[in-house]
Amino acid sequence: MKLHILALFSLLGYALSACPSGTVSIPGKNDRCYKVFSTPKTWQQAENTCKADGAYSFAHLASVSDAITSHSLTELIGGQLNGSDFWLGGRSLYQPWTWSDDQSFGYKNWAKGQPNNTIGFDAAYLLQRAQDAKWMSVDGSQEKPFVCEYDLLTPCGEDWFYSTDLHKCYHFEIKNVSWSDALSTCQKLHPNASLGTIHSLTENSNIVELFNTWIQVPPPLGYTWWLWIGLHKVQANQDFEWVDGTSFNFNYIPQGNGNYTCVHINPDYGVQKGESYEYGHWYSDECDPDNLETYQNFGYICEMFL
Ligand SMILES: *[C@@H]1O[C@H](CO)[C@@H](O)[C@H](O)[C@H]1NC(C)=O
Ligand SMILES: *[C@@H]1O[C@H](CO)[C@@H](O)[C@H](O)[C@H]1NC(C)=O
Ligand SMILES: *[C@@H]1O[C@H](CO)[C@@H](O)[C@H](O)[C@H]1NC(C)=O
Ligand SMILES: *[C@@H]1O[C@H](CO)[C@@H](O)[C@H](O)[C@H]1NC(C)=O
Ligand SMILES: CC(=O)N[C@H]1CO[C@H](CO)[C@@H](O)[C@@H]1O
Repeated sequence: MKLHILALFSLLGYALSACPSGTVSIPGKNDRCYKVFSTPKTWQQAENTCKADGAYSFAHLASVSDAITSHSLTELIGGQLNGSDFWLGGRSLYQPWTWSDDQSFGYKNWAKGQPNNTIGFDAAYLLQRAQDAKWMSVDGSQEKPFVCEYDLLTPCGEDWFYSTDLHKCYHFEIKNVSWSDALSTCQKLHPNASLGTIHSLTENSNIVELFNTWIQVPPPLGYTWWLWIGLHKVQANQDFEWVDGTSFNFNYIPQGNGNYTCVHINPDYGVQKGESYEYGHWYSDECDPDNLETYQNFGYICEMFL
Protein backbone atom coordinates (compact mmCIF):
# COMPACT_ATOMS: atom_id res chain seq x y z
CA MET A 1 0.00 0.00 0.00
CA LYS A 2 2.85 2.36 0.80
CA LEU A 3 4.23 2.07 -2.72
CA HIS A 4 0.80 2.79 -4.16
CA ILE A 5 0.53 5.95 -2.09
CA LEU A 6 4.00 7.10 -3.08
CA ALA A 7 3.20 6.56 -6.75
CA LEU A 8 -0.05 8.40 -6.33
CA PHE A 9 1.38 11.46 -4.66
CA SER A 10 4.08 11.85 -7.24
CA LEU A 11 1.26 12.20 -9.73
CA LEU A 12 -1.33 14.04 -7.71
CA GLY A 13 0.12 17.15 -6.15
CA TYR A 14 -1.56 19.71 -4.02
CA ALA A 15 -1.39 23.44 -4.53
CA LEU A 16 -1.04 25.96 -1.73
CA SER A 17 -4.18 27.21 -0.10
CA ALA A 18 -5.77 27.35 3.37
CA CYS A 19 -5.78 24.83 6.23
CA PRO A 20 -8.87 22.57 6.37
CA SER A 21 -11.41 23.84 8.90
CA GLY A 22 -10.60 22.87 12.49
CA THR A 23 -6.86 22.58 11.83
CA VAL A 24 -4.09 25.11 12.43
CA SER A 25 -0.74 25.88 10.86
CA ILE A 26 2.30 26.22 13.08
CA PRO A 27 5.26 28.59 12.86
CA GLY A 28 8.07 27.21 10.73
CA LYS A 29 5.88 24.89 8.70
CA ASN A 30 3.78 26.61 6.07
CA ASP A 31 2.76 23.54 4.10
CA ARG A 32 1.08 21.45 6.78
CA CYS A 33 -1.86 21.87 9.17
CA TYR A 34 -2.38 20.17 12.52
CA LYS A 35 -5.13 19.09 14.86
CA VAL A 36 -4.88 17.67 18.38
CA PHE A 37 -7.11 14.75 19.43
CA SER A 38 -7.36 14.38 23.20
CA THR A 39 -9.37 11.13 23.27
CA PRO A 40 -6.78 8.38 23.81
CA LYS A 41 -6.41 5.72 21.10
CA THR A 42 -3.91 3.03 20.13
CA TRP A 43 -1.30 4.12 17.58
CA GLN A 44 -3.09 2.36 14.70
CA GLN A 45 -6.54 3.67 15.68
CA ALA A 46 -5.02 7.14 15.90
CA GLU A 47 -3.48 6.86 12.42
CA ASN A 48 -6.82 5.60 11.03
CA THR A 49 -8.63 8.49 12.69
CA CYS A 50 -6.29 10.98 11.04
CA LYS A 51 -6.75 9.42 7.60
CA ALA A 52 -10.53 9.32 7.92
CA ASP A 53 -10.68 12.87 9.23
CA GLY A 54 -8.67 14.11 6.26
CA ALA A 55 -10.63 12.21 3.63
CA TYR A 56 -10.19 15.01 1.11
CA SER A 57 -6.67 16.01 1.97
CA PHE A 58 -3.52 14.07 2.75
CA ALA A 59 -3.69 13.17 6.47
CA HIS A 60 -1.61 11.08 8.86
CA LEU A 61 -0.29 11.14 12.39
CA ALA A 62 2.14 14.07 12.50
CA SER A 63 5.76 13.63 11.48
CA VAL A 64 8.52 15.86 12.81
CA SER A 65 11.39 16.61 10.48
CA ASP A 66 13.17 19.52 12.15
CA ALA A 67 13.69 21.22 15.51
CA ILE A 68 11.43 24.18 14.71
CA THR A 69 8.49 21.92 13.92
CA SER A 70 9.22 19.89 17.05
CA HIS A 71 9.21 23.03 19.18
CA SER A 72 6.06 24.51 17.60
CA LEU A 73 4.14 21.24 17.80
CA THR A 74 5.11 20.77 21.42
CA GLU A 75 3.81 24.25 22.22
CA LEU A 76 0.56 23.64 20.34
CA ILE A 77 -0.03 20.33 22.04
CA GLY A 78 1.17 21.30 25.49
CA GLY A 79 -1.55 23.92 25.55
CA GLN A 80 -4.23 21.37 24.68
CA LEU A 81 -3.26 18.06 26.26
CA ASN A 82 -2.58 19.04 29.81
CA GLY A 83 0.73 17.29 30.16
CA SER A 84 -0.07 13.96 28.55
CA ASP A 85 2.28 11.94 26.34
CA PHE A 86 1.02 11.71 22.74
CA TRP A 87 1.52 9.70 19.56
CA LEU A 88 3.47 10.94 16.57
CA GLY A 89 3.53 9.07 13.24
CA GLY A 90 6.84 7.22 13.75
CA ARG A 91 6.94 3.43 13.76
CA SER A 92 9.45 0.66 13.39
CA LEU A 93 7.72 -2.41 12.02
CA TYR A 94 10.54 -4.97 12.18
CA GLN A 95 12.54 -2.41 10.18
CA PRO A 96 14.25 0.94 10.74
CA TRP A 97 12.07 3.83 11.91
CA THR A 98 9.84 5.57 9.36
CA TRP A 99 7.08 8.17 9.43
CA SER A 100 3.60 7.08 8.32
CA ASP A 101 3.46 10.09 5.95
CA ASP A 102 6.70 8.92 4.24
CA GLN A 103 8.73 11.99 5.25
CA SER A 104 12.35 10.97 5.67
CA PHE A 105 13.29 10.03 9.22
CA GLY A 106 16.24 12.41 9.41
CA TYR A 107 15.67 14.64 12.43
CA LYS A 108 15.68 12.71 15.73
CA ASN A 109 14.67 13.74 19.22
CA TRP A 110 14.99 10.52 21.22
CA ALA A 111 15.12 10.45 25.00
CA LYS A 112 18.32 9.06 26.55
CA GLY A 113 18.58 5.32 25.93
CA GLN A 114 15.94 5.45 23.20
CA PRO A 115 14.94 3.96 20.87
CA ASN A 116 15.23 0.68 22.74
CA ASN A 117 13.39 -1.62 20.33
CA THR A 118 15.36 -4.33 18.59
CA ILE A 119 15.16 -3.66 14.87
CA GLY A 120 13.99 -6.82 13.17
CA PHE A 121 12.23 -8.23 16.23
CA ASP A 122 9.90 -5.60 17.65
CA ALA A 123 7.05 -3.53 16.27
CA ALA A 124 7.50 -0.22 18.07
CA TYR A 125 5.75 3.14 17.94
CA LEU A 126 6.84 6.68 18.66
CA LEU A 127 5.42 8.40 21.73
CA GLN A 128 6.42 11.96 22.63
CA ARG A 129 6.89 12.25 26.39
CA ALA A 130 5.29 15.27 28.05
CA GLN A 131 7.96 15.96 30.69
CA ASP A 132 10.77 16.93 28.28
CA ALA A 133 9.23 16.61 24.79
CA LYS A 134 11.57 13.68 23.96
CA TRP A 135 10.64 10.58 22.00
CA MET A 136 10.20 7.04 23.30
CA SER A 137 9.84 3.71 21.52
CA VAL A 138 6.81 1.98 22.99
CA ASP A 139 4.17 -0.66 22.39
CA GLY A 140 1.46 0.70 20.07
CA SER A 141 -1.45 -0.83 21.99
CA GLN A 142 -1.37 1.81 24.72
CA GLU A 143 -4.11 4.39 24.33
CA LYS A 144 -2.78 7.95 24.08
CA PRO A 145 -3.89 11.31 22.70
CA PHE A 146 -2.40 12.18 19.31
CA VAL A 147 -1.85 14.88 16.74
CA CYS A 148 -2.81 14.60 13.07
CA GLU A 149 -1.28 16.53 10.20
CA TYR A 150 -3.07 17.51 7.00
CA ASP A 151 -2.10 18.98 3.68
CA LEU A 152 -3.39 22.39 2.78
CA LEU A 153 -6.67 22.32 0.90
CA THR A 154 -6.55 21.89 -2.84
CA PRO A 155 -7.68 24.76 -5.06
CA CYS A 156 -10.76 22.68 -5.87
CA GLY A 157 -12.22 23.03 -2.38
CA GLU A 158 -12.78 20.78 0.60
CA ASP A 159 -14.60 17.90 -1.09
CA TRP A 160 -12.36 17.49 -4.12
CA PHE A 161 -9.10 15.78 -4.97
CA TYR A 162 -6.79 17.66 -7.29
CA SER A 163 -4.52 16.40 -10.03
CA THR A 164 -1.78 18.96 -10.64
CA ASP A 165 -0.89 17.21 -13.89
CA LEU A 166 -4.36 17.37 -15.40
CA HIS A 167 -5.59 20.54 -13.61
CA LYS A 168 -8.60 18.49 -12.81
CA CYS A 169 -10.51 17.82 -9.59
CA TYR A 170 -12.36 14.63 -8.66
CA HIS A 171 -15.23 14.15 -6.28
CA PHE A 172 -16.73 10.81 -5.22
CA GLU A 173 -20.27 10.20 -4.03
CA ILE A 174 -21.44 6.97 -2.48
CA LYS A 175 -25.13 6.93 -3.24
CA ASN A 176 -27.45 4.64 -5.11
CA VAL A 177 -28.49 6.78 -8.03
CA SER A 178 -29.22 6.35 -11.72
CA TRP A 179 -26.70 7.50 -14.32
CA SER A 180 -28.77 10.56 -15.31
CA ASP A 181 -29.24 11.63 -11.66
CA ALA A 182 -25.48 11.30 -11.19
CA LEU A 183 -24.87 13.46 -14.27
CA SER A 184 -27.25 16.22 -13.23
CA THR A 185 -25.96 16.22 -9.63
CA CYS A 186 -22.37 16.65 -10.82
CA GLN A 187 -23.37 19.45 -13.20
CA LYS A 188 -25.08 21.29 -10.37
CA LEU A 189 -21.95 21.31 -8.20
CA HIS A 190 -20.09 23.85 -10.33
CA PRO A 191 -20.35 25.41 -13.82
CA ASN A 192 -17.22 23.45 -14.84
CA ALA A 193 -18.27 20.14 -13.27
CA SER A 194 -19.65 17.01 -14.91
CA LEU A 195 -19.56 13.23 -14.57
CA GLY A 196 -15.97 11.96 -14.57
CA THR A 197 -14.14 11.17 -17.80
CA ILE A 198 -11.02 9.00 -17.98
CA HIS A 199 -8.50 9.31 -20.78
CA SER A 200 -5.59 7.07 -19.82
CA LEU A 201 -4.67 4.02 -17.80
CA THR A 202 -2.69 6.31 -15.47
CA GLU A 203 -5.71 8.47 -14.77
CA ASN A 204 -7.81 5.33 -14.28
CA SER A 205 -5.30 3.91 -11.77
CA ASN A 206 -5.13 7.21 -9.88
CA ILE A 207 -8.91 7.31 -9.52
CA VAL A 208 -9.07 3.74 -8.24
CA GLU A 209 -6.22 4.50 -5.85
CA LEU A 210 -7.84 7.69 -4.54
CA PHE A 211 -11.10 5.89 -3.97
CA ASN A 212 -9.56 2.96 -2.12
CA THR A 213 -7.21 5.08 -0.05
CA TRP A 214 -9.44 7.92 1.03
CA ILE A 215 -13.12 7.19 0.66
CA GLN A 216 -14.84 5.49 3.57
CA VAL A 217 -17.52 3.31 2.05
CA PRO A 218 -20.38 1.61 3.82
CA PRO A 219 -20.23 -2.13 3.06
CA PRO A 220 -22.14 -3.00 -0.09
CA LEU A 221 -25.03 -5.36 0.37
CA GLY A 222 -23.60 -8.41 -1.30
CA TYR A 223 -22.18 -6.50 -4.26
CA THR A 224 -19.16 -4.38 -4.90
CA TRP A 225 -19.43 -0.58 -5.14
CA TRP A 226 -19.74 0.82 -8.64
CA LEU A 227 -19.20 4.40 -9.71
CA TRP A 228 -20.89 5.92 -12.74
CA ILE A 229 -18.58 7.70 -15.18
CA GLY A 230 -19.56 10.10 -17.97
CA LEU A 231 -19.51 7.43 -20.71
CA HIS A 232 -22.74 6.47 -22.46
CA LYS A 233 -24.41 5.70 -25.79
CA VAL A 234 -26.83 8.35 -27.00
CA GLN A 235 -28.62 5.65 -29.02
CA ALA A 236 -28.41 1.95 -28.18
CA ASN A 237 -26.90 1.11 -31.56
CA GLN A 238 -24.24 3.85 -31.45
CA ASP A 239 -20.74 3.84 -30.04
CA PHE A 240 -19.93 5.16 -26.58
CA GLU A 241 -19.20 8.87 -26.09
CA TRP A 242 -18.10 11.03 -23.19
CA VAL A 243 -20.69 13.51 -21.95
CA ASP A 244 -18.22 16.40 -22.16
CA GLY A 245 -17.53 15.72 -25.85
CA THR A 246 -13.86 14.76 -25.30
CA SER A 247 -12.56 11.97 -27.47
CA PHE A 248 -13.15 8.33 -26.51
CA ASN A 249 -9.45 7.54 -26.76
CA PHE A 250 -9.12 5.09 -23.87
CA ASN A 251 -11.51 2.19 -23.34
CA TYR A 252 -11.35 -0.06 -20.29
CA ILE A 253 -14.51 -2.10 -20.89
CA PRO A 254 -13.61 -5.80 -21.06
CA GLN A 255 -14.80 -7.48 -24.24
CA GLY A 256 -18.47 -8.49 -24.15
CA ASN A 257 -19.35 -5.99 -21.41
CA GLY A 258 -20.36 -3.04 -23.57
CA ASN A 259 -23.92 -4.07 -24.50
CA TYR A 260 -25.75 -1.57 -22.30
CA THR A 261 -26.04 2.21 -22.55
CA CYS A 262 -24.37 3.69 -19.43
CA VAL A 263 -20.97 2.90 -17.95
CA HIS A 264 -19.56 2.53 -14.42
CA ILE A 265 -16.13 1.72 -13.10
CA ASN A 266 -15.54 -0.97 -10.48
CA PRO A 267 -13.08 0.65 -8.06
CA ASP A 268 -13.33 -2.07 -5.41
CA TYR A 269 -10.08 -3.88 -4.55
CA GLY A 270 -12.18 -6.60 -2.94
CA VAL A 271 -12.93 -8.03 -6.36
CA GLN A 272 -9.88 -9.71 -7.75
CA LYS A 273 -8.57 -10.52 -11.17
CA GLY A 274 -10.34 -13.49 -12.67
CA GLU A 275 -13.64 -12.79 -10.97
CA SER A 276 -16.43 -11.54 -13.16
CA TYR A 277 -15.96 -7.84 -12.29
CA GLU A 278 -12.31 -6.97 -12.23
CA TYR A 279 -11.40 -3.89 -10.22
CA GLY A 280 -10.41 -0.84 -12.19
CA HIS A 281 -12.35 -1.99 -15.26
CA TRP A 282 -15.52 -0.47 -16.68
CA TYR A 283 -18.86 -2.18 -17.20
CA SER A 284 -21.94 -1.05 -19.08
CA ASP A 285 -25.34 -1.29 -17.44
CA GLU A 286 -28.88 -0.08 -17.72
CA CYS A 287 -28.83 3.64 -16.98
CA ASP A 288 -31.40 3.18 -14.25
CA PRO A 289 -30.76 -0.40 -13.07
CA ASP A 290 -33.52 -2.39 -11.38
CA ASN A 291 -31.24 -3.25 -8.51
CA LEU A 292 -30.57 0.37 -7.57
CA GLU A 293 -32.85 0.20 -4.56
CA THR A 294 -32.18 -3.43 -3.77
CA TYR A 295 -28.41 -3.38 -3.71
CA GLN A 296 -27.79 0.33 -3.19
CA ASN A 297 -24.34 0.21 -4.66
CA PHE A 298 -24.18 2.85 -7.41
CA GLY A 299 -22.14 5.93 -6.63
CA TYR A 300 -20.46 8.27 -9.08
CA ILE A 301 -17.36 10.32 -9.84
CA CYS A 302 -17.66 14.02 -10.67
CA GLU A 303 -14.86 15.97 -12.28
CA MET A 304 -14.17 19.68 -12.51
CA PHE A 305 -11.64 21.68 -14.47
CA LEU A 306 -10.00 24.74 -12.97
C1 LIG B 1 -5.91 19.89 33.09
O1 LIG B 1 -5.40 19.71 34.38
C2 LIG B 1 -5.96 20.58 35.34
C3 LIG B 1 -5.23 20.37 36.65
O2 LIG B 1 -4.96 19.04 36.90
C4 LIG B 1 -7.47 20.29 35.46
O3 LIG B 1 -8.06 21.19 36.37
C5 LIG B 1 -8.09 20.47 34.10
O4 LIG B 1 -9.47 20.10 34.13
C6 LIG B 1 -7.40 19.62 33.05
N1 LIG B 1 -7.93 19.93 31.72
C7 LIG B 1 -8.23 18.99 30.83
C8 LIG B 1 -8.72 19.46 29.50
O5 LIG B 1 -8.10 17.79 31.05
C1 LIG C 1 11.50 0.96 25.82
O1 LIG C 1 11.31 2.12 26.61
C2 LIG C 1 9.96 2.41 26.91
C3 LIG C 1 9.91 3.75 27.63
O2 LIG C 1 10.74 3.75 28.76
C4 LIG C 1 9.34 1.29 27.71
O3 LIG C 1 7.98 1.58 27.96
C5 LIG C 1 9.46 0.01 26.92
O4 LIG C 1 8.99 -1.07 27.69
C6 LIG C 1 10.89 -0.25 26.52
N1 LIG C 1 10.92 -1.34 25.57
C7 LIG C 1 11.81 -2.33 25.63
C8 LIG C 1 11.72 -3.35 24.53
O5 LIG C 1 12.63 -2.41 26.50
C1 LIG D 1 -23.35 -8.76 -25.61
O1 LIG D 1 -23.80 -8.98 -26.92
C2 LIG D 1 -23.09 -9.99 -27.61
C3 LIG D 1 -23.56 -10.02 -29.06
O2 LIG D 1 -24.96 -9.97 -29.10
C4 LIG D 1 -23.29 -11.32 -26.88
O3 LIG D 1 -22.57 -12.33 -27.53
C5 LIG D 1 -22.81 -11.18 -25.45
O4 LIG D 1 -23.07 -12.35 -24.72
C6 LIG D 1 -23.49 -10.01 -24.75
N1 LIG D 1 -22.86 -9.81 -23.44
C7 LIG D 1 -23.57 -9.66 -22.33
C8 LIG D 1 -22.77 -9.45 -21.08
O5 LIG D 1 -24.79 -9.69 -22.30
C1 LIG E 1 -13.70 26.64 -16.16
O1 LIG E 1 -12.66 26.01 -16.90
C2 LIG E 1 -11.93 26.87 -17.77
C3 LIG E 1 -10.88 26.04 -18.50
O2 LIG E 1 -11.44 24.90 -19.02
C4 LIG E 1 -11.29 27.97 -16.98
O3 LIG E 1 -10.65 28.88 -17.85
C5 LIG E 1 -12.34 28.72 -16.16
O4 LIG E 1 -11.72 29.66 -15.33
C6 LIG E 1 -13.13 27.74 -15.31
N1 LIG E 1 -14.21 28.43 -14.64
C7 LIG E 1 -14.34 28.45 -13.31
C8 LIG E 1 -15.53 29.21 -12.78
O5 LIG E 1 -13.56 27.88 -12.57
C1 LIG F 1 -26.19 4.76 0.40
C2 LIG F 1 -27.54 5.25 -0.01
O1 LIG F 1 -27.68 6.36 -0.48
N1 LIG F 1 -28.55 4.37 0.17
C3 LIG F 1 -29.93 4.69 -0.19
C4 LIG F 1 -30.35 3.88 -1.40
O2 LIG F 1 -31.73 4.01 -1.66
C5 LIG F 1 -32.59 3.66 -0.60
C6 LIG F 1 -33.99 3.75 -1.08
O3 LIG F 1 -34.24 4.96 -1.77
C7 LIG F 1 -32.29 4.55 0.59
O4 LIG F 1 -33.11 4.20 1.66
C8 LIG F 1 -30.83 4.40 0.99
O5 LIG F 1 -30.52 5.25 2.05
